Amino acid sequence: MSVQDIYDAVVEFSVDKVVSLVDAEVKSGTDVSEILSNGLIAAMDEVGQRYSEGEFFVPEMLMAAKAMKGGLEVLKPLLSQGDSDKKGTIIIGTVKGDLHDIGKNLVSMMMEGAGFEVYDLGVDVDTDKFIATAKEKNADVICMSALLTTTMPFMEVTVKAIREQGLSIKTMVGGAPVSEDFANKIGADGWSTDAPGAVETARRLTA
Ligand code: B1M
Repeated sequence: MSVQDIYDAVVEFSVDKVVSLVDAEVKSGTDVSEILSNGLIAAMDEVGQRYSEGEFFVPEMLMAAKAMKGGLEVLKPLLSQGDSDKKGTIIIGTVKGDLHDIGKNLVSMMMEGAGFEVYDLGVDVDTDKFIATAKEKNADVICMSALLTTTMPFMEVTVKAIREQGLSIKTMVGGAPVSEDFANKIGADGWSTDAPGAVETARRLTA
């Protein structure tokens, strides 16, 4: 049993196997970040690669996502337990037109674990919904995730709308195609390449 077995089970779309292997790795004391980075996330990169090469299609990506989500459910209690001091309020969602939610869910769990109050709006979230919820919850930061290059422009639309309405809510963007240059270009207050970095950035923005 190893982290490589978790990787293989995701690429073979075996939800049950992923769940039991992740559980066993946790019980044997393997670091959660090792399970995530070298097992679950690395396997999704392989699935994406195979999709790009025409070996996998959308149904395979979907089955792999189910397997990965099974593993994340096992890790959830470990990721979302932690600091009980309230740090600030976060609104998070995947932007309009985009249905990818695994990375966003991971960020959400780790934010909770770090002591933030998190309102997760799910996927396909438009600007009005982000802003209305942020106002209602008196949020500190709106966190937007995008996995598709075609949905990244909706991040800019939301950042602009916040500025135009004169709101003091901070914005953070992330997701595979998002870069620091892009975040700066659209005027986001923060960005991160991964979930632990998103927590660090949220801490900085709410300090
Ligand atoms: Co999609 N898909 N997909 N897909 N999918 C990608 C993203 C793609 C790169 C695959 C590829 O071509 N190699 C490609 C996008 C190409 C592009 O835009 N340049 C792609 C495509 C094309 C599509 C469709 C258009 C396919 C089609 O229908 N023809 C379609 C679009 C649907 C839509 O959204 N409207 C589609 C659909 C799907 C599924 C539904 C089948 C499924 C998603 C299921 C789900 O999420 N519930 C899926 C999957 C699984 C993938 C891949 C294989 C895996 C994504 C994933 O979950 N990774 C993906 C290939 C890849 O990424 N390698 C691919 C694991 C996850 C932990 O990583 O989300 O990157 P990630 O999150 C990271 C960081 O990015 C960061 O933290 C996490 C790690 O710590 N992060 C943040 C994320 N959000 C953050 C926010 C932050 C900070 C950090 O602050 C706010």
